[in-house]
Amino acid sequence: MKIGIVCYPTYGGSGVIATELGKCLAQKGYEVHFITYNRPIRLDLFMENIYYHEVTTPNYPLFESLPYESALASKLVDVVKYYKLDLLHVHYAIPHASVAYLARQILRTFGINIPVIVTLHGTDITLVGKDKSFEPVVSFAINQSNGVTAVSEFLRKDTFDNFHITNEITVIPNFVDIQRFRRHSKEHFRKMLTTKGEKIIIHTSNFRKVKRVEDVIRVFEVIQKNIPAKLLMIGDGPQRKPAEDLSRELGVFDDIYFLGSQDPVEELYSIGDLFLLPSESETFGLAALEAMACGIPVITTSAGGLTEVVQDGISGYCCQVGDYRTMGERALELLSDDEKWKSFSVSARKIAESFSVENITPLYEELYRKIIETQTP
Ligand code: GMT
Repeated sequence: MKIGIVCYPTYGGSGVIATELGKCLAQKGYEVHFITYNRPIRLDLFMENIYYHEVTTPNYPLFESLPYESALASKLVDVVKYYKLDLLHVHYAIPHASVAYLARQILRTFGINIPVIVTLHGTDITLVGKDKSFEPVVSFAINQSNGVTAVSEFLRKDTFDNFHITNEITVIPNFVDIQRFRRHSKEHFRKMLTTKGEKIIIHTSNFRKVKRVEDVIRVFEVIQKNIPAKLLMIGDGPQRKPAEDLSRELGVFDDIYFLGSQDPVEELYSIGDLFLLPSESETFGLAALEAMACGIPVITTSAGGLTEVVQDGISGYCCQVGDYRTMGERALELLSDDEKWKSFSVSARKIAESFSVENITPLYEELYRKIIETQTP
């Protein structure tokens, strides 16, 4: 089977999932074609069966914003036609679902019938998609797709609640490479980052408003008042500066490492004692899953799909959005009780194993086969 994958090539979770899925399919013998405006972040090595087609958007003085959608649609037509793809799998509805629809219509004029699967990831539905100006296009493109998947039950319901959907939506949760994301022996990092056995707290995100990065700093302040600790802030984005300012104001800046974007994060996760993800909304929380795979208990919120990943009282705690005091208390509870921490750490790993790439990829393969078989010529 020859599959075209369209995604955002950046650090976001949707791009990571799309790339890891493509890599796994390529290892299983599928021919996989990535079609994006940059090489996806996790597509780092040459691999058999993987092709990368870069979309370049031409500039012209008349254009205030570049016509990326048209450039992508034309590229899809070209790649599907000449590489004889069997299926297009696009990740993140905006604008990929409507662009794929357009490409499919164009290809029909050449007698080519290419099925399209759309995977809804999160902000395409929960934030961006709910902008009323996008609604007709998003609903139409989802309804016209041959298959639609959502990464959590929460997202599936949210899509039905907020868009005019007549198509089926199948939940296929996100996954993690449990060989890569596990506790590696990296104690020398701990020695580098700590001087007197401090606990290591970690947060990773794209530092957008929805992540409530300032709550991370406030939770850390609660922890730090009671237990010596260091905080690793991994990632970058618009809320980094406010978070830095707040940590100076609260007097905890010297115990925080703002590390920027890091790869491979699993090396740092290998020395993590606690992961903080106090998001306001999260359709899945891939960062929490990756941390759990490394045996790190997670303190998060009960927003969106997070409770489908982090089991409250078993692999971490799900608190109310904004309640950084309770998050801090829960963190202290775990960090000061070795036995409890160990039990949470073991459960976190075990739960993450149920989301392994080996368990989840076959669900996509099954959907691909079903959709190709039901295609009318
Ligand atoms: O977090 C973001 O805003 C990026 C976004 C993305 O598409 O890369 O993440 C969303 O998709 C991820 C992968 O499915 C999910 O794990 C994240 O929970 C989701 N983010 C939000 O819902 C805020």
